[in-house]
Amino acid sequence: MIVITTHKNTDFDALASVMAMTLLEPEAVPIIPKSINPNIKAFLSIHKDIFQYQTPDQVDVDAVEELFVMDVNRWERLEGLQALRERDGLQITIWDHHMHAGNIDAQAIHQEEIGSTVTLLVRELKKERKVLTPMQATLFLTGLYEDTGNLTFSCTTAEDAYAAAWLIERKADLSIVNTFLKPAYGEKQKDILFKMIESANRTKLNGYKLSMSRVEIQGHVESLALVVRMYREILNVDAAFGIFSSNDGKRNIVIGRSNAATLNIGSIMKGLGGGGHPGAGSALLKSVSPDAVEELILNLVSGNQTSSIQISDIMSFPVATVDVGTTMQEIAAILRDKGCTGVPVLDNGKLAGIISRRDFRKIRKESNLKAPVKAYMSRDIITIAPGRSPMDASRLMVKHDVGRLPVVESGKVIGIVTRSDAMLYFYDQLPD
Ligand SMILES: [Mn+2]
Repeated sequence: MIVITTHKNTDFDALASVMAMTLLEPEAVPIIPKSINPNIKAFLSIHKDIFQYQTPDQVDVDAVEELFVMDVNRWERLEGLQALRERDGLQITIWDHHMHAGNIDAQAIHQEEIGSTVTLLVRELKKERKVLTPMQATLFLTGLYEDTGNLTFSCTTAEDAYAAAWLIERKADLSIVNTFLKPAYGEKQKDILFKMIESANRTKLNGYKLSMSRVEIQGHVESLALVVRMYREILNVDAAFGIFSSNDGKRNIVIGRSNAATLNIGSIMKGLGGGGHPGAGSALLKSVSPDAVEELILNLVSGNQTSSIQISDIMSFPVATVDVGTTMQEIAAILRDKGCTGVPVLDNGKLAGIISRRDFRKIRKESNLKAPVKAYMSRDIITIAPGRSPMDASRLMVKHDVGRLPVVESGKVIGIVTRSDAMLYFYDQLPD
């Protein structure tokens, strides 16, 4: 007998992978553990006739000669098949997208770093030109979307997106997919949001309107970040914090959201041992009382007069500058050599303008290249002080449609910050 199985607490990717494998191995018997996620239970209660399977207790384990293990590579996560662990001559094949080492000794391992296991199976189905029913396509897409967060998690690869497209072509029903994927904002989240609003503790600190709420939660609750975002929007404060504590008060998850450019949640969370980006972040504090957590946050906010990361931290320096007398031809060579798209122009050491590649569009004929830069440079220069924040720089660049800002201190250019510096900063700050 050939069997296909997957891990306990079966999720959609696991179920989808098992069912996809049955299309490739029609002789094999799919075995689904009895412990399955609630949304899988709901799905199977409706699709029982379409996706037939057995539970481990229905299987004659002694008769098993070949085993396919989907979405997992550890024995202890399988249900009721422990006897196979010591079986000699058992043929085992693993299909998995988790890259950590396992303890199932398989003859064939299909393990790749990809968004979902079912993506690997879709590749095979495609290759073998298998025909899918819309229900099969729907189940496979649900698995793919669950593990990739609808293709938004950072584990998502281009191949996951192609596989999703292929399944949609095969008439995967998106409204069914939506119905069965756990809604991010469900009853549990609504409950927490209401409790947060009820217990909101609003203060004004350093000119910022803040709100903080403490809620006791049991176990793991998903989408708390979404709840805190809604909470901030409803209370319309500059920054909002949710402190989610376990009932013994020993484990506190802090999630913050800010709408104020100068109040960097990422650096506040860093101060608590967590992280994030300017607008949002989180931290986990163990063995600290919720009172102490609240106190810590207030201290960090009051110490946060300016953004902790300043322009001087991300700017490039020394800056290549040119004199107003430099010819356009020389400028072209400098830009090419330095690999930059623009440089500040100085007149007697003072910032007089800025010349960028864009300005070369104004050149009509060859002889123009002999003219000095002051004829072509832009004179209304937008500068920034070294103590300002990366967010301020981005705002200025968008507002004035410029790609670089000279950083000026007491009338002198000490650096330059470009669009790509700002981009690098923000992308680096984004949590995985
Ligand atoms: Mn998976």
